[in-house]
Amino acid sequence: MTERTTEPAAPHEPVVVVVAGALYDGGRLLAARRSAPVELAGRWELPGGKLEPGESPEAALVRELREELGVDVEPGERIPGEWPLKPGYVLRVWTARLLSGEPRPLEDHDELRWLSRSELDSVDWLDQDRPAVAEAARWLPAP
Ligand code: 9L3
Ligand code: MG
Repeated sequence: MTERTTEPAAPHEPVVVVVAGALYDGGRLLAARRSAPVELAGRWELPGGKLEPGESPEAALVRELREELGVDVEPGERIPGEWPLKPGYVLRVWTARLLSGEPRPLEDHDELRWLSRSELDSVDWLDQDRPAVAEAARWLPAP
């Protein structure tokens, strides 16, 4: 049997789902600057990570934001859409509300910023996150 670890996923193969949170507080959206891996370092994203086997997307989001930011969140609705990442990976985004804690860049990030709608273009988002952020902006109050 042949090992296929680096080739793109064929259509019949399951994709890895990466869940990210559009975390809102006080009419602003949380942006996180990646510190790793090097090719993504310095770029901004909606924080999150890979779904583990058997895990629901909502549970994965709660786990990832606890690990990465040290906060408890309540997932809300899924933001419509699905955005391709590297081959075999797709990004899906859920709205989330801060339940407790103040987000800190504990893992994989080195800076966090709460952005109002008019500030969304002030950071260098990862290319794949840009359409997701444009959708996420619809949950922000009008300026
Ligand atoms: N990724 C892209 N945009 C995002 C997130 C959370 C993740 N908003 C990409 C970066 C990695 C892959 O997905 O290539 C897995 O993410 P992580 O587990 O390193 O956060
Ligand atoms: Mg992550």
